[in-house]
Amino acid sequence: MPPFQPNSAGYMTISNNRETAIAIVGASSNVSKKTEIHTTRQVDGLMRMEQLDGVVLAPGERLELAPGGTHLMLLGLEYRPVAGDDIELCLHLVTEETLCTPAEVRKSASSSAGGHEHH
Ligand SMILES: [Cu+2]
Repeated sequence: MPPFQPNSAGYMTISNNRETAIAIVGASSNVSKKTEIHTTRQVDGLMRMEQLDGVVLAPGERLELAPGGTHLMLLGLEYRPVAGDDIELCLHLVTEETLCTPAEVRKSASSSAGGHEHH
């Protein structure tokens, strides 16, 4: 058995279908103690993750959270998720709205998908 990884990443596509910009200022999930918004940047040839304070989407804008880019970082998993499990990911807006979506647990595509082992 591989050692239990207490952290994992969450991916989704966010579309702003509203007439106004939305500002995402935080995230949460039902399986982790903490969820942060991270982005990945290449620094001196290495992929490094950085925490973002938030993300703003203009009306009509789409943002894809994907390996190697912006993603949700699930920190302190409360149990070991298994591929196929359904969890819930939530985004917190500056307006104090919380938007949640079901998400399916999947095995990571590859160990290079974001370099989370260096976190
Ligand atoms: Cu991360």
